[in-house]
Amino acid sequence: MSDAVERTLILVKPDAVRRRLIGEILRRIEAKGYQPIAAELRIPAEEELAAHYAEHEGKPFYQPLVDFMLSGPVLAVVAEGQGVIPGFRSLAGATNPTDAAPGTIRGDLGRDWGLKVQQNLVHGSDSVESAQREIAIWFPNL
Ligand code: RTP
Ligand code: MG
Repeated sequence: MSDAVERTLILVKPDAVRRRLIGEILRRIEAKGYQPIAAELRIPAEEELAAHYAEHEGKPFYQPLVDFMLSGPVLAVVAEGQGVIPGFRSLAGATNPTDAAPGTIRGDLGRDWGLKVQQNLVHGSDSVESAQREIAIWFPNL
């Protein structure tokens, strides 16, 4: 149900933090009407990333993705709002910035030249179950 009030876990990845895009990305989240209720900027622990990306373990892009996510601070955000789980994924756009539509975070701000798919600026939970699992990893006290 898209009008259910939900919480999602958003990660502003190291490429976006390095490019000073935190403000621009949070602006888009807030402009859509979503409410940040928790946020933390820090280099993740490897165990957090292993838990977060458990579904991708064993895939060829897994270790490069984890290494990239350890390359600098990540801003983890919990945002709340009606339909925020699919809504933030719409804001983010397609996984590969090359395919992401104009108007989306990855479509407007993503760079595909010379970069890997992993450098796609943001992560957003893809289901209610994923959101609950991921929020517990990043904000165990929430
Ligand atoms: P996300 O979880 O980050 O919101 O993105 P997503 O659902 O659209 O993509 P997913 O399939 O869950 O992949 C997680 C992240 O892994 C990196 N990736 N690299 N072929 C590749 O090199 C590849 N495929 C995926 C991306 O950083 C993606 O966001
Ligand atoms: Mg995903």
